[in-house]
Amino acid sequence: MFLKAQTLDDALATLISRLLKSGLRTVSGKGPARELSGVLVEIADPRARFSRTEGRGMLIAFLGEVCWYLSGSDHLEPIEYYIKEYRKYVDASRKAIRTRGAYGPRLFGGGDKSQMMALLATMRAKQGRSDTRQAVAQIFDRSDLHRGKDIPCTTSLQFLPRGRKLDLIATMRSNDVYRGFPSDVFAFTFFQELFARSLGLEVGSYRHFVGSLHLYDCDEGPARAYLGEGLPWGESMPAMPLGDPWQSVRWLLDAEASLRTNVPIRSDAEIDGYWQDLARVLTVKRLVVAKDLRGLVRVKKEMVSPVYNAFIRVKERSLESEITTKNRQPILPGLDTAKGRQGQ
Ligand code: 5HM
Repeated sequence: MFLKAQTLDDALATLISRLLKSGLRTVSGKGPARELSGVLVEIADPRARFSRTEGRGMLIAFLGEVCWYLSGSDHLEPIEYYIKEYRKYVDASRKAIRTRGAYGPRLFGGGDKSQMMALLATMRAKQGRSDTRQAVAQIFDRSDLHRGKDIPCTTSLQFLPRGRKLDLIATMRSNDVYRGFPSDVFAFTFFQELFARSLGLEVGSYRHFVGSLHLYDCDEGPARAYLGEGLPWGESMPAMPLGDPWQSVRWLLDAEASLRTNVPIRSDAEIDGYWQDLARVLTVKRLVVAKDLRGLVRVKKEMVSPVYNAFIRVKERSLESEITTKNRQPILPGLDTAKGRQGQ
């Protein structure tokens, strides 16, 4: 099946609808599912990488995951901060500190000598001379079949600098449409833009090929609800600033680690508002945990791009209703807080 879509959300909605109609049933250790096999999705605007509805608007988790990948880490703690159930998804034990299948070490482990930096060097070396077909990062490895349960679902990422643009083809052996697909597209298109900027190119098209695309039976309800949701974001992420992005990436990773460990962020006036906004998105997580409604309002005002406003408003509303519900909870059985205050 080939699907051409403008945005991640267009692709997601069509794929869910087709899967709900698919008569192809599969059973795996992770539960029964509907499947489509051999699916190729092309997303014309790779910056339209966040889902526009409330239920799937998981910007913080997706960005947290991108930072985890970029940091080259295989430790579970940093990713569990964003995705509480990550350990369960990768079948890791309660005591496990690391996970074997992590993408970070495979892509960015080894810093300047990493696989991703090597393919960036390949593209740089050939730029203007030949249209390389060799800029491939391999994630799934044959040794994965012999070790452990956490077997990477992404086989490879192939970068294709063509003319003034950088295309990307992601190949996946397996993809869970409801949980995996949106976060994978978010991360890989972000890398596409990072590398395009590193080479002074524009973002081209993004193609995503999946061997087994599936919708677990347990996600059918939420997936139908997603199709029914209608809070439109309708906007793409702003364009990454021109120029080499790696100093800003290092700053963002530093800011992410500071936020996660509750240390003040190192401010740097030289860092472009685009990157500062991404740190602000991550700050929202800390403010929600701290139930700091005023902080959320402040962060919303500080945002350079208006694109994130709708996302923060969703967080504000859910925090407001959480606080209101809590204030309404009875202090003593049969006595609500309002009455309790009157009696004080
Ligand atoms: O049985 P299998 O190893 O394919 O199970 C892994 C599950 O996680 C599948 O549903 C797969 O599609 C999903 N997954 C995903 O969608 C996993 C990863 C991690 O590699 C991913 N996307 N990036």
